[in-house]
Amino acid sequence: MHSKPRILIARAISPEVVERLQQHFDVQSNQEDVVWSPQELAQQLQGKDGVLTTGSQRIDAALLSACPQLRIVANMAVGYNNFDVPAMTTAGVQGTNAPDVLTETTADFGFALLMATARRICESEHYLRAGQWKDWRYDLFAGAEVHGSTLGIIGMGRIGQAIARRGAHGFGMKVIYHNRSRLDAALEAECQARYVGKQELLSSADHVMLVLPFTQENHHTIGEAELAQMKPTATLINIARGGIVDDAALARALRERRIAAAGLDVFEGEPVVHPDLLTVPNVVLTPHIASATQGTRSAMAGLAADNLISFFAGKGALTPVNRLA
Ligand code: 8YV
Repeated sequence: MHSKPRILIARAISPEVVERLQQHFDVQSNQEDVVWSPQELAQQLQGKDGVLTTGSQRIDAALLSACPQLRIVANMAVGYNNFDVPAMTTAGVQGTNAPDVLTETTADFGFALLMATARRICESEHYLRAGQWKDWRYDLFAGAEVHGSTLGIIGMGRIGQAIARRGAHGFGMKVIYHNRSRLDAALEAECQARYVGKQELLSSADHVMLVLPFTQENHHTIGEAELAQMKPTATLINIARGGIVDDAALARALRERRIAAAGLDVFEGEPVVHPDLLTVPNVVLTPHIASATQGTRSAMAGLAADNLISFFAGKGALTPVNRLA
């Protein structure tokens, strides 16, 4: 009888998914949720055939050459910029991600962050908790309008489209978008979104929402020059990836009120946050939790597990990000 494939679950996930994997594999699980260094991860991966991991663990040539037995890396995230995809393909390692299952939850959060930012919810809560609320005031935490305003979405994949629908159908927003490629006419009509150039988007949107994947080309898609094109009353929301925004330039623009406010769920160099962002009041900061609901986390882990099960059953990965020869 063949022995079962050996799997590492590199971060703590729900016990149900661990149990399901145990029915198929010889499982080692990091249920203590130790955050391993790349060297420690390589050590833990010795003799493993597959791994279920998250977007915060880098899978690169050095790790792959230290783990020659590894055949598949299942990411519990839709983004996979933690993968060096060419190195994985060269090493014959299958990569998979977790699309679709988190689309609506992440779009909900994008909207929550937009609402909190535009309506200054966190700033006003701090004020209240600090005992500063003495009386009604005409312009107390007067924020930016959301309904009927112009929403500019950069990155019109599944999550971008889900945000467009919320904006257009739920809030009567005028939705414009910029993307590598234009959506087909039917999808544009359904999202009630109009394709525009990046410059037009930046200069006409009241709220700019970033939902694009992180690639080398997208590094600092929003920097000093782009911030200068935005309206002084505009808000910027980043639920995509740190590195898409130049955080130092953003902190300066916020401090000097060159844009009104920002809502950020992702950061360059996270979990370390640029110190200047921590001291400006007009920014809402959250620790990369856009997909974090009980149900969606379990669906993400479940899909990563299904990828491992299908792959080792010889049926191929369900949501592969590379094609092996
Ligand atoms: C993950 C994400 O929680 O799916 C993604 O791309 O950014 C988040 O949903 C994070 O990457 C950890 O895996």
